[in-house]
Amino acid sequence: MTIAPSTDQLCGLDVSSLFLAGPFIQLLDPATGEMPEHARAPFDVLIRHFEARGLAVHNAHRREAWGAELMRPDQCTGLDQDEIRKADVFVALPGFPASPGTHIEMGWASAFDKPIVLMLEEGREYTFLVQGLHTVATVEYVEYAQGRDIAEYLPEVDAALLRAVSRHRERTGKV
Ligand code: 5HM
Repeated sequence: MTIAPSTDQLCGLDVSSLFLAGPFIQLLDPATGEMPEHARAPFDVLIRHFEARGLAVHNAHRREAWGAELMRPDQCTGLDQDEIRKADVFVALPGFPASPGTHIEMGWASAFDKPIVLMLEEGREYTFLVQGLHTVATVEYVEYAQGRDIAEYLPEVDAALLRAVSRHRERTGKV
């Protein structure tokens, strides 16, 4: 059984901000240019959950109004890199099919030595460097079943977050 960490545990570890990455362009409805409700849901659930725990969440999907206010490449790239550099934790859904932008962001997050939580769909084949990212960075993986509501996995997400941050602190000695 997974025990959900309390907000106090995260606060005790001095975690106050999080960057949430995941597929974007591939989720836009070509007719409206916006993410349909079902595509927004996992991001929305995770954002609400983390914010309820007192974390400042940086997420491009929400920032860009789910596609309605899509930024140009020269606007969003530097912004995302800055937010990832500043964030205490990085959480991503690498996407299936793979989200190219998210893969670049996972590279940045690992190069910036952030604690990382990757949300992977069961039964999907992820690229070797995602499977092996834990060998070069502090990564915890959460597997979820295709088509299942991400809300069911929040205790696992919290536990993975806490493990990633704790392991990272132990390794780097940062308090
Ligand atoms: O390649 P894709 O669109 O799936 O990339 C998604 C990731 O790139 C997101 O995690 C988001 O942080 C970033 N991104 C963004 O900030 C991507 C796009 C469009 O590609 C965008 N703003 N307009």
